[in-house]
Amino acid sequence: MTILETLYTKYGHDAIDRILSVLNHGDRNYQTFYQYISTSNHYRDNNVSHYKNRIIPDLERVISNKFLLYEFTNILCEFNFEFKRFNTIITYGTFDLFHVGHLNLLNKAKSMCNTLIVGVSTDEFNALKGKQCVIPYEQRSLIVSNIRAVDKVIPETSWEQKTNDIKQYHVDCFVIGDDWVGKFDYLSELCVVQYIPRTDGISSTEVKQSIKTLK
Ligand code: C2G
Repeated sequence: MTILETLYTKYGHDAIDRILSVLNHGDRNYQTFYQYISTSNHYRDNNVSHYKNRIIPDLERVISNKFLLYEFTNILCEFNFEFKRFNTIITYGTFDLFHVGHLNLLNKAKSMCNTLIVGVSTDEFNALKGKQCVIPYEQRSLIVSNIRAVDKVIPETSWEQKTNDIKQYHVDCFVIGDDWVGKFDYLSELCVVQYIPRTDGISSTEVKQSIKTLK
C-alpha cells in the first residue's frame, strides 16, 4: 500500500482529500510531496524527512484551519516522523565573552530546527553597532562554531545582509533574543520571525564589570 492508500484507509477520504486539495494548490514542494505519498510505500526513507521538514512550516502558511494542520501533523507523527518545526534557522550576534545567555539562545534555536546558522558580528561591524569587544572576531566565531547546537557560522558584516542570507541558505525562521523585539519584523515577508526570551541576570557587559571588580 502507498502512503496515500494507508492514509485513506486510516483516516477516510474526506479528511485526507481536504488536506491534499490544499497541498495541490501549493507550490512545487507540495506537488512533489503529493506525488511522493501517492506512489511510495516506504514512508520512513530520507526523502520524506526532507519534504516534511520543508512542508510543515510552509503548511502553516497555507492551512489556516489549525485543526486540519493538527490532523495532518498527527498523520505524519503516526508514521513516527521525528520532525523539527523548521528546517533551517538563522540568528546573529556578537557573542563576546560567551556566556550562558548566549548558550541558552542557541540551544533553544537548535531545538526548533535541523540546521542552525549563526552570523557572528565582525569587529568592524561591532564598531558600527557601537560595541567594544574584549574577544576578537576570529576567537568569537571559533568558540561559537564549536558549540554543539551550531551547524554553521558566517560573518555578520552589515545590518542589511539578513535578507540575502535568508534567501541564500533557504532559511525558514529568523530567531533572536526578545531584547530586539519588533526590530526585525520586516523579515517576516521571507521567513518566520521569532523573538526568544533573554536569559536574565547575565550579559557580556555584566561579565566585564564582574572582572573589573576582581582586580
Ligand atoms: N542573549 C540572550 N540572553 C542574554 C544575553 C544575550 O538571550 N542574557 C541573546 C541576544 O538576545 C542575542 C544573542 O544572545 O540574540 C547574542 O547577543 P549579543 O552577543 O549581545 O548580540 P547583539 O549585540 O544582540 O547582536 O544583527 C543582530 C545583532 O548582531 C545582535
